[in-house]
Amino acid sequence: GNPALRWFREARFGMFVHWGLYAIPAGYWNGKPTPHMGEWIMHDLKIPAEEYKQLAASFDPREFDANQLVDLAVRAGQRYLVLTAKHHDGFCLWDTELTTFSSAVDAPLGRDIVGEISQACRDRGIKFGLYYSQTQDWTHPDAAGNDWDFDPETQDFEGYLQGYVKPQLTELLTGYGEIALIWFDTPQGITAEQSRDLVEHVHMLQPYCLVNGRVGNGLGDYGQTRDNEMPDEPAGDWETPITGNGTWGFTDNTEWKSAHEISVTIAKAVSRGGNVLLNVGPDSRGAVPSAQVVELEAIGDWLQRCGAS
Ligand code: FUL
Repeated sequence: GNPALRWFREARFGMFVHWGLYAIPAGYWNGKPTPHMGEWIMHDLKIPAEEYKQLAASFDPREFDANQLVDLAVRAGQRYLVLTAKHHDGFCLWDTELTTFSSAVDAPLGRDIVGEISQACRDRGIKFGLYYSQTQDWTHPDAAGNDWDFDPETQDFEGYLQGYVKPQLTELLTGYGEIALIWFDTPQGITAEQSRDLVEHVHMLQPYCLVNGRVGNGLGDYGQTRDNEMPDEPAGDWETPITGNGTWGFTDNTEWKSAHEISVTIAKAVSRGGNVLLNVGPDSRGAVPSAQVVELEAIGDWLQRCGAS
């Protein structure tokens, strides 16, 4: 196993941050509600890529402060943070040379969110990881997931992996210091050869960077449950990603899980040798919903009373 699994085994509890353009429509497109999770709005309402991309001009989170976000993780007793560098919609939260569709170029403030949060994590001793959607990219003509703008028959997925995904991973793994893990997602359809190629690429650039199970084909450094799932008989090193409410990306959903429920989930996971990655979905200004701030602080208090942080 990867020697970096040492920190992972001790970490137990982390913060997942789903933040991107979907926080602007926040679950509604021209008044129409999206049926599922907020970050899937483009897909579920089949919004044309050219139309969706215009949201970037409104991504203007003046109030966002990476230090505040990471301070919140520290108060909650979380020991690592995973940020959506690129989710399925393809919007990039760093200054990438592969596209202008990013917080650094197409958005008015020109901010490198990956850089800001990585620095804040480094300052506070929190491990920093990146979510990267390697199969789906609904604004890339050769990636998976968007069959309303692009024709799957003529797509060159391998070309997208070699010419876009790997160069972007190179940027992320060489430009921001130590990256503790890369969190890939929705590996359906990726071949074992392609998954292995991605794992090797990550480890060539940073040998101690962990790769999660959703790189596909059982090739990650640790196992991944399905979303919001708790295994009865877990094997090996694993992690469960959980939502705080019914969505990963910000919407007006207010069905918050209680701090008690989440604490029980953490206790169960720890007793079964796994980690819990609890999501926060900042709004379009970059603020974490206040109900969730209160909840995270309550969980942090509980962990402290247990002597676990
Ligand atoms: C899922 C994704 O499709 C969701 O949008 C979210 O990122 C979750 C953690 O993984 O499968």
